[in-house]
Amino acid sequence: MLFAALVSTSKIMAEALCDYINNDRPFLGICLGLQLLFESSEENGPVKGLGLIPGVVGRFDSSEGLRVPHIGWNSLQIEKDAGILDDVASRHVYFVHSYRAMPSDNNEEWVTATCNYGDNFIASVRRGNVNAVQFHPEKSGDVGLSILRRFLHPKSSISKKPAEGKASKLAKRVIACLDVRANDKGDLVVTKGDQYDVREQTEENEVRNLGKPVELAGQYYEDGADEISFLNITGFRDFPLGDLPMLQVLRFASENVFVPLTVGGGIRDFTDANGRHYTSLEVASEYFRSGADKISIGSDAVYAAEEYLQTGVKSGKSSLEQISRVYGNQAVVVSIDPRRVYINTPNDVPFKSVKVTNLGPNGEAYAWYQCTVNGGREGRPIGAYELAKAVQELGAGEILLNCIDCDGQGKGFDIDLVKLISDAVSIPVIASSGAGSPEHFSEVFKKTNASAALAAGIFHRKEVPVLSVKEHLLKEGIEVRM
Ligand code: 1PR
Repeated sequence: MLFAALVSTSKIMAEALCDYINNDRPFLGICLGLQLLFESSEENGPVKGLGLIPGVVGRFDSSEGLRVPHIGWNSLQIEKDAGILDDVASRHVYFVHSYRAMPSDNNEEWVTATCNYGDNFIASVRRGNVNAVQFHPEKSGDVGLSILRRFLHPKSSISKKPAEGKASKLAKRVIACLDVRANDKGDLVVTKGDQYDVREQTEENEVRNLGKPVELAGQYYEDGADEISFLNITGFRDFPLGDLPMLQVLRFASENVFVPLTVGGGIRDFTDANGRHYTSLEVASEYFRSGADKISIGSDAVYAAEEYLQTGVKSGKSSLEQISRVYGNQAVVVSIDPRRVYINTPNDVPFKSVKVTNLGPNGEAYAWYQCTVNGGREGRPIGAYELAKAVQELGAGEILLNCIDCDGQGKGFDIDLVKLISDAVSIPVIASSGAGSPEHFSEVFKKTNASAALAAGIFHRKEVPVLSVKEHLLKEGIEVRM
């Protein structure tokens, strides 16, 4: 939809842009800004492009098990004259897309770098002063910033930080998560649940306060987190757009954090106290305008999946469908809040169950994972397996897979759950809940097909820095961005 929207903004705009580029004026296109230069795109298409570069932009082929969208830090093969890319070949840069252009004899004069993901697609093009890249330099940390500086100040020499570990393929992502809510004094704080209970077990029973959101986000960026997630955990009852501090947190954080920001909490249709109705698309758009790169939907996605499974029809009206249709599925994460329910045999429930690694309290050998809404407060008649497959159909681009039982326990991820879900879908899955040591990260990447691992308490409690987790993963032979 975005490709079509950009091209059809106005014929005059497209002609002006073509003139600008044909006059070899300085130009840097990013992601869609590269795809637009080609003849057309299949996204919601076919849609005509500006036609400056021969070729058609097509969707990755996920038929052989490739996870699409391509989300994360990958490496480039420099084909020639890297130009503003300079030393990027040995570093990871951030991609988030489902469509790509392919090199051919007709466009090879343009291609300066490719990236291998399923096939070798075009990662950057250049002709004279005209540059365009498929990845996001503005979200690729210091490597990306040096590319932008070289574009803006062509004569400047940029200091290069030597990279540890040569980039060679899509890296596993380590994500820092900030659960955010107002404390009893009304200040927005970073908190952390213990199985989703965020209150201290003290007489005052106050909301656990682990720091200031913007400061902590900046700290985790500096520490090497590959993404930062903010979860507005009382969004299910407070209206996010009325929650201006949350939007300000986003705006300030996005000024200093140059890796992707995901924001979740309260994304659904809403009617405020004055009777003004806001669609979920308006809520999500405000989050995007405030600096979010991806939004995450929890409760509303459960309701949408339940309705889809009951009717078998995609209504197109759910927040998940509307937001992924307008912004692309790569911008939409579904956050699943399941609790483990032990059973004796798979036939005990009409939901997909797993043979558990550790028996239940009464020796139960199986478990299913019941989805919840409103921050774990209400169990729903749907399992995590059924939900994940349904939301993938409805347009989710990624799954954030929490686990109430493991949340805040520091005893490791629920490997049975992560394996079940990451084997069930072809979109990336982020393992979440329970990280207590670097070994928990290598365990989840070795035993499951998780594309990323998210943690909160281990970082907020300053038990293990992000960098130590990544150094451990590198030692274990797991590709990470350093
Ligand atoms: O339902 O669309 O408003 O979204 C609400 C969002 O807020 C969901 O993503 C939901 O997971 C989250 N949420 C709601 N209540 C809580 C709570 O804790 N009371 N956070 C909550 C759940 C999950 C992770 C957590 C990991 C890692 N937190 O964010 O940080 O479990 O923790 P750990 O490494 O310390 O174990 P909606």
